[in-house]
Amino acid sequence: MQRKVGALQGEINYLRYSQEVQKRWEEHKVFEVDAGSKPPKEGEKFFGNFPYPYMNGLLHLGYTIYSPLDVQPCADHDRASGEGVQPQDCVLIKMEVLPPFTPKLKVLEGRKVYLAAATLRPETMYGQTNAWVLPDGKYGAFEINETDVFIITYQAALNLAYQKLSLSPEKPTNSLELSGHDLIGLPLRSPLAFNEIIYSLPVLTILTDKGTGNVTSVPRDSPDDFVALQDLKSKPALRSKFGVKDGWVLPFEVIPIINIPEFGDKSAEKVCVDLKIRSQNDKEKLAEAKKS
Ligand code: A2H
Repeated sequence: MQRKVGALQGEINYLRYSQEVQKRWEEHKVFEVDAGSKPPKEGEKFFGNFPYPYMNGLLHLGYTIYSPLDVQPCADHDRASGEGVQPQDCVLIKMEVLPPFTPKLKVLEGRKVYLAAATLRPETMYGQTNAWVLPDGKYGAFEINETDVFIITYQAALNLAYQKLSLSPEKPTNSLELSGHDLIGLPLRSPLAFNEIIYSLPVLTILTDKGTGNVTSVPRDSPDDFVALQDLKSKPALRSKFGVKDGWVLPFEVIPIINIPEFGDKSAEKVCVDLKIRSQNDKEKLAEAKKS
């Protein structure tokens, strides 16, 4: 009920804003223009303009793709490539790096330093057992404001800088170049996790052009996270390859927080067992698991 009232209120605000803005456009004759008296000469440039958003019907409010090159929103049909790509709304989880800092991170001492991870499933964060980083990934320590520093990829910092999350607007400020190897084993405090301290661990499936380059790990709900954690738990050679200490992995068990009829309270584990997924390299089966 509360949700419905909220949604209705949103629609009322939307209609009110539309009307206010349209009234202002009319008063200021924003969309009225005189055609030039002479036709353009051959080779002379002229511009046709279609008002966007529309001056009559309902306004198109919400997120859109923004073009830093054109310094304006870039609607679907305006794009030279990438038509049909929609903005993806996700939640950033700020996992605080706990002191004492490693020698590599020492220069950041005195600041609040976070690994920030993008997730589509913030409601599952109670079940976090660790964070994932890409060992060979390139990261930076970006200044978000006077106090906070986010360790993320450059692309993520650039996206945030256009959303008022950067010390200097629209410009990421990197105070330290880092690789994923520098981040393995950082002790973290994650806002909702039942575990008071979790650790950042290596995984090879992270895409550097997606999210922030950090991923929260919830092996109860995500088959990817479940197999990657099992891989590290069951393969001492894999742990030693990346310098992962036993204490960062072995004590962490799947946390049953949500019970789904037919899947029980450890749904990712059940799907992985049913599909006989043995490692994070079983890519096809993992894609199949995510559909379940
Ligand atoms: B999700 P979409 Cl419990 N590389 O968070 C690979 N995967 C990444 C990533 C990157 N750079 N950045 C984010 N992700 C993951 C939780 C979760 C997620 C659960 C269940 C399913 C799930 C805990 N891991 O995602 O392609 C993050 O994992 C299912 C796809 O942008 C993020 O949400 O739609 C999700 O992918 C974003 O995927």
